[in-house]
Amino acid sequence: MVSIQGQIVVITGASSGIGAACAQIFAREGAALILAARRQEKLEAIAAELQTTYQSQIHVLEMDVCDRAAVESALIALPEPWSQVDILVNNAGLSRGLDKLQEGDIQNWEEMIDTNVKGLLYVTRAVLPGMVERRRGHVINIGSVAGHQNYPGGNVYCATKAAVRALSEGLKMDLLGTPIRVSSVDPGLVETEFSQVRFRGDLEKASKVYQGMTPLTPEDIAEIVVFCATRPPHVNISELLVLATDQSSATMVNRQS
Ligand code: NDP
Ligand code: 8X3
Repeated sequence: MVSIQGQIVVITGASSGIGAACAQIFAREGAALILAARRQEKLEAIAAELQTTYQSQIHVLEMDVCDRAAVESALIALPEPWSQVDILVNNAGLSRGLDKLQEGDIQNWEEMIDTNVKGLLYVTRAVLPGMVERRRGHVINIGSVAGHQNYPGGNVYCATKAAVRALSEGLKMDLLGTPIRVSSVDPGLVETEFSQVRFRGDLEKASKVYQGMTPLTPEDIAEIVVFCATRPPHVNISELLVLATDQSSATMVNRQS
């Protein structure tokens, strides 16, 4: 394991779920963190906890990844000593609804595409030139099993995650000849706020997604993200599909009840 002590890590969507768990594990390993999301109060609470537990250096960014101008002004002009980003974790993302495409809500589609695809691109475009210039960096995208396989009603969400997969592959090609690494960590079912967001706060519907099976935890994924970041510089983990033992594909889940 290569130390990431003192490295500057940007995590988008750090206010909840996988992003918040990544903040925990990167902090444990001594990284300095730029935590970005829209809910600043959640970020502040996470930052306070990590500062107490690990004496972490943390910069909180209230940022909507869909807001291109805000992303550019926040990330291109990062204050010192935060400007030289070593690791970017593109985690911010969401699903909305599970409707058949022919009945789909176009606003939901826009939100998923704007966040999962365009937001990831805006953030990457802002951070990557500095990495290329410094000849140092690692982009870790959070994809999904949904980018490998579709499921009924997944249509646009699955398409956005297939796009993330394509962008990870394309980015690795574009960066060939530089020391910058690109990884895609693609989980199956992870119990987070994800399904609550998908079903707009319907907790009963959300909890049914994980009913009778043992899902992955956000920490399971965060440990894997940090594993990717701590390999020796000549090792690039390009893609990891990570499923719960109770899940064998996007549509096949072993449930006891
Ligand atoms: P959560 O809903 O718990 O977390 C999503 C995070 O994304 C929140 O911190 C949220 O912060 C942030 N976010 C959403 N929209 C924006 C935005 N416009 N700008 C900035 N931040 C935003 O879900 P997960 O932790 O599960 O999701 C994290 C990633 O993992 C997503 O990309 C998701 O697609 C992916 N994933 C999730 C799986 C699962 O089963 N849970 C499986 C496979 C992949 P805030 O609301 O404060 O802005
Ligand atoms: C999240 C996993 O299967 O709920 O990307 O879409 S799934």
